[in-house]
Amino acid sequence: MFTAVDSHTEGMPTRVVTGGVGVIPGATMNEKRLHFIEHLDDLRLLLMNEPRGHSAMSGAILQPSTRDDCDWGVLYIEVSGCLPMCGHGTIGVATVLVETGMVEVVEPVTTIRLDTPAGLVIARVAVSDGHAESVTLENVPSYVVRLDDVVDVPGYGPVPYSLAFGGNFYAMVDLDAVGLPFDRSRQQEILTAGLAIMTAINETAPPKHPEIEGLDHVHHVEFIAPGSDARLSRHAMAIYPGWFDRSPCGTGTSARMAELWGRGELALGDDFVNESFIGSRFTGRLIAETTVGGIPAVVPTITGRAWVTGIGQYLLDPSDPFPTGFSF
Ligand code: PYC
Repeated sequence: MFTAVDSHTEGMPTRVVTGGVGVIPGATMNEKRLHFIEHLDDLRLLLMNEPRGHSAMSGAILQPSTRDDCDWGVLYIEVSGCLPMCGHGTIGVATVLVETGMVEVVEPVTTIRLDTPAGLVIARVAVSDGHAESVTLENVPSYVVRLDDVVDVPGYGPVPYSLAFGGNFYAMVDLDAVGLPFDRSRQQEILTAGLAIMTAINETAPPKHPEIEGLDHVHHVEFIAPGSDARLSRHAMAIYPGWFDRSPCGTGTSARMAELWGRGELALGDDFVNESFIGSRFTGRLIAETTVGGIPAVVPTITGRAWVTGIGQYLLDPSDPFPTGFSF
């Protein structure tokens, strides 16, 4: 039996697993992530796949922090695997920690320090009468991998793209470049293009994080809608193996801000509004410059909201023929 508090962040679910997993071996959260992928991935499949989850399910497993300066450790799980960092998931975690009293709640702002596989993330939760009104994340340093490159994509030809890290690697592609409109009724074609672009980049020029072990591929394509700029951007976030982020994607917003900063279009302190495929919004801001493995980088903040949607106990009966669920 697993206990969880379910939430959604601007439309995207986060199942926050509060009990049943135990302490995952590993001296750091990234070591725990790598151990989980190798030895415990069935738990992710059970909790994310149908019938307990669905094809766009996402979650976070709470762990004791591995660092003295953090309140909780977080392992991100979703249908596509174990992300090193997830922005909407962290906003969901912070909201759940406040509203269940799993951290000391201070009004008007509760600060929670989270140990994630990608590094320290600080969540500042605006709280009023015990209710989490919004969460501002100070994310891990984000940086540009390449600007204005071109990848040959079978069936699409040469596709211009830029690549940046914001907690995950994001390929940013203008929707116009694949000849598709920003229209949810065309989502299958957008997804097919996104998966083809990921495959082509991973086969020809995969990225590699200079400091975090095991981050060496692109599983996210941020298709930028026409008319987007460095103040307000709309996008469709195609994610491996075949779904769209419902939220504006916290790590994707961070990567996009790093890209705009790399182009000289977004300065420190400027607000950047990123809108999801369902029309929900995060507001981002760059607050400092830094480096990652010698690469110029920026520290982003992301502000968004989450709501608790349920409290559950998820069971696996030994006679269940689908112990790892299934995807459809
Ligand atoms: O919010 O960072 C995010 C995210 C990653 C994948 C889905 N959402």
